[in-house]
Amino acid sequence: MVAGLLERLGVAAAAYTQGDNPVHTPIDGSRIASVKLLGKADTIARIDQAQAAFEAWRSVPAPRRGELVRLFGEVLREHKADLGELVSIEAGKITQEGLGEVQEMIDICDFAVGLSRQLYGLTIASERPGHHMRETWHPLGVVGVISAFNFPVAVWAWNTALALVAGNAVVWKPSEKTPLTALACQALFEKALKAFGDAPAGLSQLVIGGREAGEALVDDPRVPLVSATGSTRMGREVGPRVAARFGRSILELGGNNAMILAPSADLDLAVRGILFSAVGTAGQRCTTLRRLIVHRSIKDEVVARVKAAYAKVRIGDPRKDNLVGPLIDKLSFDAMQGALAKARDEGGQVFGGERQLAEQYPNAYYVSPAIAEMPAQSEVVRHETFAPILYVLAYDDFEEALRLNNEVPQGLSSCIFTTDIREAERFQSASGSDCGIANVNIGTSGAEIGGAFGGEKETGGGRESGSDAWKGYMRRQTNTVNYSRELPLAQGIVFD
Ligand code: UN1
Repeated sequence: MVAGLLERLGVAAAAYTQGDNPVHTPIDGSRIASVKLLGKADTIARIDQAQAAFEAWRSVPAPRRGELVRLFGEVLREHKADLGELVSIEAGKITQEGLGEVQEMIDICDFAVGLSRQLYGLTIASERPGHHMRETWHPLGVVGVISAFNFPVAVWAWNTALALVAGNAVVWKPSEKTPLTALACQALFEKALKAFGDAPAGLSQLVIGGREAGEALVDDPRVPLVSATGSTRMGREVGPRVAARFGRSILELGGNNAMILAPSADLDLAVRGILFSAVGTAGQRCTTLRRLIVHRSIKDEVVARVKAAYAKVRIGDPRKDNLVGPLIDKLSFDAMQGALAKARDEGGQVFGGERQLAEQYPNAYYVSPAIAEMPAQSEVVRHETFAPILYVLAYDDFEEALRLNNEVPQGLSSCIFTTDIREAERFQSASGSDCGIANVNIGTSGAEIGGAFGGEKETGGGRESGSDAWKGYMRRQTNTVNYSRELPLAQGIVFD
């Protein structure tokens, strides 16, 4: 299934045939490759090489560093269809979403190229005569990237494109569930390196490994920044360990994203927004819509329309003309069924959620998306289950809707559908949504790369991708220069 693709993407057969760790496609559960898992010593060796590369790369002018990222963007354009298909095979995304993910990579490369000429610092008025002050942004060092199965390539690219123009080296540990897309990215990056010519060897490294490799990256004092995407449980381990050695982390953890659906909303728009956000990627985006907080006066109508839309969703092979592909594995299916059972126990009325196509694919896990009408924001609703379950809650007044939006431990994405400008503005105000993303008349998922991406509370507080997220990948230096013939002290201190 993958040999031809991997060959076109430049991955040597030995890299995916000679290990003893099997790789399965969620499409039918079959084994498509086997890879070797690296342990602690190999990870440390890669950090050594990355550190050496960093020491050369940090002195290359930033616009020249941008040229490497520009070339990488070109290589990605050339290979978009193949890499997108590999994402479909390995992560189970439908073709459109596999391609969309590669497009995010291309977009962040373009963004980073522009940025490579705009790593601006401030100049600051000095309080002393004959002095000036400025801020300089310097490269940080080796950036560790830990990524999840559901965005197996884009999240690495968000981090790597910024890290490279910032003058850093990168060591990447992808999810153990998606090593093939990682091998492909590495091969494509090497193609860009070749076209570039004289980049230091080992600038961007791949470590396919498990816990041991991850721990080596997290604990190494030569890795000043660890950017980790995954569950809140993972973040609870990574964050404190990196902090204990005074490293920085960018944590992109669980979401529990809500839509407030107000009585004035354009319901045609809202139903389409719900469908993509709740069902897209089979509910396996960190930005997936998980809670619909709908005004009681329109609740029955909305639920009926969403159910009708769900009934028409085509489920099946993500490379064919379907809208919903498989869940990543059996564990994920079991977690979904467990959550639906709990929802029933907590008084919920569940529609959908059954396994599909089990006869055709006994080793793959397709499900119909589920809707659970809940009497309250009970425990199961407050928990992120990485599957297509949409909990529906009714509200009577806007303050209650806002409170429900915010009353969960996670704080990634949120949205409101309304045509009432007061509600829309209030939702995005200081006393509105407490999430990192708050949209109006757009669903919770599918953010553009130009904005800073991330969230609050148990989502971890990190920001990646656009806006000034690049500052997280650099160190800030404050410079004061005295060009006078005196040595005045700050704060007016006389020290003679
Ligand atoms: C993720 O699920 O980890 O906003 C990232 C979105 C995508 C990124 C999701 N651009 O849905």
